[in-house]
Amino acid sequence: SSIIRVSTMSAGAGSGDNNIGVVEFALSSSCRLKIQKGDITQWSVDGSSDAIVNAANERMLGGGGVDGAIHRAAGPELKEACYKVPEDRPGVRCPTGEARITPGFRLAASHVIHTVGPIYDVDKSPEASLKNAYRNSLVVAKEKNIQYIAFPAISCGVYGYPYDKAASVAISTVKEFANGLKEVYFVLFSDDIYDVWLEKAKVLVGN
Ligand code: AR6
Repeated sequence: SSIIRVSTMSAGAGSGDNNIGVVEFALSSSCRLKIQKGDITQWSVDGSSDAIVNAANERMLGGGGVDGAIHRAAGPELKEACYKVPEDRPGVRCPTGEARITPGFRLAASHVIHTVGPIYDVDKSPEASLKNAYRNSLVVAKEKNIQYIAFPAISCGVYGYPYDKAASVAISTVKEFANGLKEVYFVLFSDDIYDVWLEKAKVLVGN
């Protein structure tokens, strides 16, 4: 198995107090996948070369769920920075499947990569859109020399993506495109999603 470490307690100063149940997999000799429970707004590894990913909407000016939590924790400067991101078409700063980057402001992480996952019941090809959201977030991170990135379960809240299907897309896409980064985290808010992600990683990355 490529599971290389499992820690059930806080695993180091860098990730704050929410570093619970971290399970670590080797994606390559230089890149690790880590799956943990917690609040992504508290996450940081490096503070100058790290980024959390926001499950935003196309307007990119905030919302509920993890988006609302990130904007509250980052402070009002984040919304101002988002507002300055040029519109692709009226009301759309980040089309579904694309990604945009801003500073992290009051967050511990230095950057926020905003991406937009599919609305599962509306998108005509939700799997392709979700894959694009993960892939383009990784592309943007590498362009900015980010070495550590943390994803939430994009589209698994109000956008209604089934957890098991989302986990397959998330983990297979990270496995395919993470090379060049040092560590890719999934920071999962709920026990049930964490369990689904962990089982999927054991199948797709373990062994
Ligand atoms: N840390 C980690 N994960 C979290 C946190 C947190 N602090 N808070 C919630 N989650 P959602 P979506 C999990 O609905 O489905 C917003 O209004 C949550 O439990 O935030 O992509 C946007 O503005 C779930 O598993 O995102 C968009 O309009 C996951 O994050 C829309 O929701 C994603 O749930 C995007 O919907």
